Amino acid sequence: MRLTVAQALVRFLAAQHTERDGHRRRLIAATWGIFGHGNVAGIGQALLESGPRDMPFLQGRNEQAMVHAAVGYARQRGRLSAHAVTTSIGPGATNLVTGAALATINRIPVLLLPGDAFATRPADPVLQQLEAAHAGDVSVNDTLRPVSRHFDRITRPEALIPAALQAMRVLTDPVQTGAVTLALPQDVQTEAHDWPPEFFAERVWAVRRPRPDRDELARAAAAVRGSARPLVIAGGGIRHSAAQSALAEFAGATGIPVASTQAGKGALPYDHPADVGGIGHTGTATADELARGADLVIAAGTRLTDFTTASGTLFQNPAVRFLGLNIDPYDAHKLAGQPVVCDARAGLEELRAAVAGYRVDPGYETAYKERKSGWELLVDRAYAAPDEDRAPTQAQVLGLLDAVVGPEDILINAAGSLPGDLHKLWRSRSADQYHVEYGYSCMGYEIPAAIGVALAAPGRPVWALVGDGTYLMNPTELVTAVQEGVPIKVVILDNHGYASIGGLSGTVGAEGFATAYRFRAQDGSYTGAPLPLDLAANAASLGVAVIRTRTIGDLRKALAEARAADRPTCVYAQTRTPDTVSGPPPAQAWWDVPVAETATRKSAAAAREEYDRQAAQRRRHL
Ligand SMILES: Cc1ncc(C[n+]2csc(CCOP(=O)(O)OP(=O)(O)O)c2C)c(N)n1
Ligand SMILES: [Mg+2]
Repeated sequence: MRLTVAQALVRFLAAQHTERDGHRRRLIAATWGIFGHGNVAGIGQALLESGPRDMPFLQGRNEQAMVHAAVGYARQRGRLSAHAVTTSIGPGATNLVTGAALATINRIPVLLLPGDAFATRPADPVLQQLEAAHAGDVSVNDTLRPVSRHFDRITRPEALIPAALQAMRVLTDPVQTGAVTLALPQDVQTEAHDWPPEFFAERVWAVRRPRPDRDELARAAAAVRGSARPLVIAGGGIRHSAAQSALAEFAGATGIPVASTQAGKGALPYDHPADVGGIGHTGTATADELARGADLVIAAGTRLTDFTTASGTLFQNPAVRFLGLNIDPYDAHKLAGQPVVCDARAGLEELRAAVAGYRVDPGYETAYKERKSGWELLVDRAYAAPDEDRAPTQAQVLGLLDAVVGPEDILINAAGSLPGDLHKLWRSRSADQYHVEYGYSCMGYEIPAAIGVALAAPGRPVWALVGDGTYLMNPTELVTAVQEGVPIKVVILDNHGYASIGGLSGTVGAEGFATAYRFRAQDGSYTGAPLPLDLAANAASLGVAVIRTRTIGDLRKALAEARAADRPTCVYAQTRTPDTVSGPPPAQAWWDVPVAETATRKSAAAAREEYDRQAAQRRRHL
């Protein structure tokens, strides 16, 4: 069959499927793209020729944002279905780097198809080509290598066959998956080749659920049976493996409390008796207290980042040991853990059977349940919004949202002060309601990801929560939501700048330097009047419906209206700084942000003293 490389690739991608637990899905459900030289005549022509039935197409505004949308889609689809992203060469390709890093760090599949400079080099250099005098085979696409789980460059037509198969292997491998890049030199994309018809046959990639090794499981069961104060940390792997019910059964049978990371939150609904909420720097007092005293931490499907371990200061019981229940040996061995390398669902099912009859001491269970009720009162207090005529605090916005959503609503966020507030306060009602990207915590993920999630979950209300800084970083895909008629709901919380970093800056001796959106003052600092931004007008200019709010009363109505809207709708709210009584509870555990060891300003010296005190709590778990 005679086709160009680009035509062959599109036809191949349209025939790939995944299968897990008896369900079959299309692997590459659609392709996002922005055309320029390097893909317009190759992949662009091929997509035109294949038509939307073979390969649905989505037009983006910004390459990075297209990857975010693809990540949102794949995460919502349990990593069993993904999107491809095609770009021009040069800036179109390098705009992918941030999105690729986010996908790879969060272990979410996305297929990147950047155009590349000529393989045959008839005109050398071409527009936008990097000339590296020391290495003739380097192009800007090589910047995608460290952020891709798999990278290949198709310099000959026939090389597409093994390269495409390997790319599918990585995308569907629960350990390896992340950004997969196939760099496509622009001349090669358009070259014709005689392809074996079998290359285009329907192909099914079975997504495996490896069961635990017998000896590892036996050792893990002995560790659980020997523990008095065990704690589960549920990470994103619980969700990727669809292990929520297995986790609920494990917790129900053993009474072991379950804390969650950002990626794992919602693994148990907030009102499950064993759910103790978020853990670590942004965690609940309940979870962090349990972590401090735990003698066994069952780290299930988590990468154990610094936010989770409070930068190595959280687990203070001298006897603490870790079980690493993870499909990736790399993660299973962290903190010198005893590894149980397996799929999360399979592992939790088998571990439950292997510890049958074990249950934590009733006193332990009663104590954590009481503490949990105490924390719920703090959430109620932060959510309470009695003054209808006042501007809301950020926590009150969450409270108002809490009152309007059902289990089918999905909330998306990634950066600013919201991830911390959400991790502490949000009451996840369903397994996939809470979608906070905190592997890369990338400002600007929210709006495009909401589109991807909405495409994967049609009919469900999808909310992107964004700070004003985040909104300004990347509002472009609002246009895409309008074009595609995807009725996402965007809530802009305007506090005139980078409040989270401003607060952090104040505690680390940087005095809030350059973190507010203000004019330059006489002395050259940014301490003048607030900038005259009108983000609501900005959103309206991109075609979405906008509801401006000033008060709690306005916001209550606006959120209900946005939820019912059948077109993309933006709710704009200016938030006020909470007072100490009503605000969200402060951090219950540390996070390591190194402070200047020497400085002339007093603030840094004081911050360093506090830093040294905190850092002294750090433990090496061996
Ligand atoms: C792309 C990107 N650049 C920089 C940062 C560092 N950063 C984290 S939060 C933040 C400020 C966010 O401001 P805003 O969205 O207004 O939220 P707020 O802090 O006011 O809650 C910055 C600059 C980041 N996470 N992502
Ligand atoms: Mg802000």
